[in-house]
Amino acid sequence: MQNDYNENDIQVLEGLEAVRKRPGMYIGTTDVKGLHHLVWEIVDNSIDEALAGYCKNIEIIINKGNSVTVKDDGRGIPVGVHPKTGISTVETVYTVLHAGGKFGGGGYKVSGGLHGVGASVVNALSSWVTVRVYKEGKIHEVKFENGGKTIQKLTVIGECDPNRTGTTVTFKPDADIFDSEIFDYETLKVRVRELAFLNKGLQLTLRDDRDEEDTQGDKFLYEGGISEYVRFLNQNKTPIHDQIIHLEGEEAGVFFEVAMQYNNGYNENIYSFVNNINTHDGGTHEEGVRRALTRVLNNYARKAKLLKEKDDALTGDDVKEGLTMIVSCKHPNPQFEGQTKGRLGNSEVRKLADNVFSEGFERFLMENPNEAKIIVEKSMLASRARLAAKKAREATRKTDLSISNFFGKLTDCKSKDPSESEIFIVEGDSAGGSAKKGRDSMTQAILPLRGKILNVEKTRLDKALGNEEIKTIITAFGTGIGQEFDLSKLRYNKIIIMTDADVDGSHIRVLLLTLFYRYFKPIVQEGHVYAAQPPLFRIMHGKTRKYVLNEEEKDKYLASLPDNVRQRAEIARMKGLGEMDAEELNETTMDINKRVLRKITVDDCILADQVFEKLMGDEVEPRRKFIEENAGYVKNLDI
Ligand code: 1YM
Repeated sequence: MQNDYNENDIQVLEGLEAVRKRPGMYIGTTDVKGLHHLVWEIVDNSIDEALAGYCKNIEIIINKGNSVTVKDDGRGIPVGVHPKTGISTVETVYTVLHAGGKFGGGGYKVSGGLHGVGASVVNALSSWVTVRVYKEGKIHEVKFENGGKTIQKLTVIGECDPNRTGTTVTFKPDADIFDSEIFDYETLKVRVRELAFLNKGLQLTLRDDRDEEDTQGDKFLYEGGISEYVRFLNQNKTPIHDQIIHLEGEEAGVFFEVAMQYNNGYNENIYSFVNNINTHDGGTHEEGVRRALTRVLNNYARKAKLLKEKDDALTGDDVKEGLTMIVSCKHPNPQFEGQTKGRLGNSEVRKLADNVFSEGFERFLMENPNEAKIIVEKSMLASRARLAAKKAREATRKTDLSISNFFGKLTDCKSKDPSESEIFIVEGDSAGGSAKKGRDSMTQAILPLRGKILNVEKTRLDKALGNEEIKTIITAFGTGIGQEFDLSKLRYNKIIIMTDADVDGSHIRVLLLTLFYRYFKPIVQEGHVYAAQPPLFRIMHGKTRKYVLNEEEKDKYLASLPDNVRQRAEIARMKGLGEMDAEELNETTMDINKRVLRKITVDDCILADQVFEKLMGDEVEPRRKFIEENAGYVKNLDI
């Protein structure tokens, strides 16, 4: 086989070698996120086949030894010799960069963002890959090893039922490339379920074969598609009308659909997708719907005399309060825009979305006057609250604020340059006092909190703005809130939550994160929020003082000491921040050269919304279940 190598083969190997040298360029990262990315690259090909109308079942299995198998019942990757490469098309797809995109004409291809870089990238980053194609009564197989080197050309290895078609791919990620090789079932499950919601009638199965037991796995098949997604997202919330409004339309090969239902909460839960990819930053499909929603509700409310002449029109913010909505567009040629390619740019979709939504929603309101009234009244309440919030918000502007009150709480830093400034939000006055003494006054601001702040999960903006603690935080951040929020005005690059390492501390941290996530989401999304990590133990021996973050570090440190020193070491469990003096607090938790900060990030807004709802919402049962399911992860329990 060595002698068969020609120029094409050499180019191919150079291509895959480039992927191995810079995996980040192709899959973003080589952490667990990148690892799971490999699965989606392969699944995307099956999904494309489903979108083209040929595949009804997709199966994903985590095997023993951490390889993954993806199976579909589509047409099977073509097995003939490819005219350009002179090798089989299957082998070409797995060895030539971006081959998938070039070959498959038509259909709704998944492209843009990090997805769609192709099966060859998975091959390049795997220690072995086996591809089987079932077609015309034959089983074809090709095998690769060691980052995409073909070790078995496409070969017929047996026969199958002539009616059976499909592709089965098994790959084992290369341990030299990835930090972690362990696939997380829950991570896969969340996305597999989402794919099932987004592609009605498509059955997806996920199974974990790593344990000995014969596991059943999870089967996802939703005939109702995104309607069922909306019902799922509202399951821990209280809907204010039964029916889920589901509208769809198609024009010039572009398919558009939307499903929605209002709940009695105050948050907006609008998620949009293009070819199954979450468009985090919206785009024309979302804009079309938002515009139509505001217009149609206003027209209806005026006609039905629910909104009087003297009343202000409902705004976009009013009509999205408590709204759970999924917008999904399937487009043969999507243009993704923005820094993270999370925005749909195709302008014709705005019109299509507006038309489909306004026609359908208008009819829904006419035919369901009771629901219509409930929805309009919900928006009118939001409108009134918005006006009240506007007044309250004006009060949080520095000029209007009772200056002494505000400055009594915040000890600001001297620097006015946000890029070097940070604010510590500290639990309790006594820790606050130590932090003030121990800080670097040039760059570190201190805001002590007295007790617990308000849980904003079930509070409207106007009421939240009446809360002293929250007002102070808004004023300190400088960004404003709600419609006026402006990230560029953020006065601190780092917002550091500093609470005790106990249950009260965690509770306060979750309350603050709820506030930030609900009212200052970009601050969290852009990575400005951190949790300080005060040490849990102090170990003293001789003149040495060592602080460690947890049990494991403590054991490791003690093990590193000579026997006679270890025996005399004094170990103290740190009870709280308030116990440390200024010098200690600075040394362990604040000094930028010594401290450890935990960055709080949000990968998946849909998941984050559900967790906040569960932890902080008013339904008790889901919270009890969450605690039961996660109790196993608890390391330090102090009650
Ligand atoms: C488990 C992974 O890759 N399925 C799959 C891939 C392809 C096809 C069908 C397919 C596509 C087309 C025609 C087409 C691919 N084919 C190509 C290429 N599952 C998995 N199922 N016939 C079959 O797009 O026209 C790339 S992917 F380029 F060879 F056509």
